[in-house]
Amino acid sequence: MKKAIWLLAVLTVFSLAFAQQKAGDVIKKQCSQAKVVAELWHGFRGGAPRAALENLAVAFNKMHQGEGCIKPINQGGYRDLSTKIKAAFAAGNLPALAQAFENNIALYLEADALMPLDGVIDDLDQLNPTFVDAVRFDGKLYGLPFNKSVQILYFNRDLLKKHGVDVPKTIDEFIATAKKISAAEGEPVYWFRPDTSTFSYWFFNMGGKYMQDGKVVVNGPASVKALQTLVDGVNSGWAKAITSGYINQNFGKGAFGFSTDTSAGYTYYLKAAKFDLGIATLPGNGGKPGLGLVQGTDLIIFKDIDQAQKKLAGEFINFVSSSKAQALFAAATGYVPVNLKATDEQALQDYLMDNPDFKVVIEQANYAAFEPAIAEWEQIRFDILGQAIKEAVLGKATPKDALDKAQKQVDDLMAGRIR
Ligand code: FGO
Repeated sequence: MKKAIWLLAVLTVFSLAFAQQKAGDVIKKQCSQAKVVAELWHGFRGGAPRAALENLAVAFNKMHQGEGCIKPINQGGYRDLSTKIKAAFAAGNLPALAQAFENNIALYLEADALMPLDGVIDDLDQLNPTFVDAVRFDGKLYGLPFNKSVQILYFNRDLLKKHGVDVPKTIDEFIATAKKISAAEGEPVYWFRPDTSTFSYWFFNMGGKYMQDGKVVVNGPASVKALQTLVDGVNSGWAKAITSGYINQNFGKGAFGFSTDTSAGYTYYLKAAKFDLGIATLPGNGGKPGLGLVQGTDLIIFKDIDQAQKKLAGEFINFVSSSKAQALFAAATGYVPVNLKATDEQALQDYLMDNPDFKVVIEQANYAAFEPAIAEWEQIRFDILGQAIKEAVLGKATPKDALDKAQKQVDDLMAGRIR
């Protein structure tokens, strides 16, 4: 790859900070003039993640002018995306590239739909091995960890100062601090979405494991304890369930103290916060940060596309996994730089000088945990476990009853009785 042209292209694109519409228009023009067009279906509705992805596409397309172009197409949110991909299997109109969670990859592999990526990625040995391991299935690589996030602790520095408390380091301190501030403020200050993502933070740090002896278990002791903690938090007034929209979309409606949320929310939080926003590694047990759930997606290449598209798609994943692209992408979005050399890049060094808080995201990535990479998991996390969490948090069932019911649904699903 011609490094100088590369750098110029990327820097031009990022420093010009294209308005989103503009990037979309540029891509349209680039693709109308290209011999090979490879669609990339994604789940970024807007904001910094979408702009950063489109900017990467513009830069890549510039380097392949007239020859090839990557065309990002938004398909709604992540779940809309996997629904549309499943429909495209039937209709036979799959794109060249798409974003996918690890469990989506497992599902698409059941249809033998994916191109193995072994030998495609030049910088593979520079990529975060935890993320890379998560996209290996039967020893073969089927995804490029691209926009991987990790949960972090968001906090309201002004509120902590007002109450003279430090950032909590352990789960016990976390609960005690949230209780103390909530009591003084007269309202709950730990805000959470009652969903599988938030639940997973508490679950993992209470010793939970979703896979036990090859079986999905959602009603074990750690599950009940994690859900009970959230329910008790709501009932005793230190935790507030946010049932509509993202947490950052609810700022201004009460006293926000803490949340345990994706690092990819960072730009959204910063924009919405009218207070001094802090981020920290998650409260854990003992001397170490807590485990944070890894979310965000990998890029996959579908198998059933022509050779020229395969080549172009391969070059694109090479481009976006390079240390330079990852440095820019992480700084622009709050995603973890998946290339470990990204922190050596000037762009990320400069960003870290201005935003030292961002080191938290890099540090937290060392304490990461994944949900199971099994084909049924998306359905389980939203329609079964996610529903149980909501029911319990909204007081419609006890944690134990809700989770026992969920376990039965999981068992039926895994036994192929419901689909
Ligand atoms: C989201 C979802 C899954 C799976 C986890 C799975 C499907 C969770 C969670 C359900 O890229 P991440 O880290 O963060 C997203 C990013 C781009 O949209 O920005 C975050 N965001 C966006 C707007 C905003 O106002 N605030 C904000 O924080 C957004 O969350 O992915 C985290 C949230 C969820 O989508 O409700 O990953 N997730 N595992 N989704 N389909 N399948 O297996």
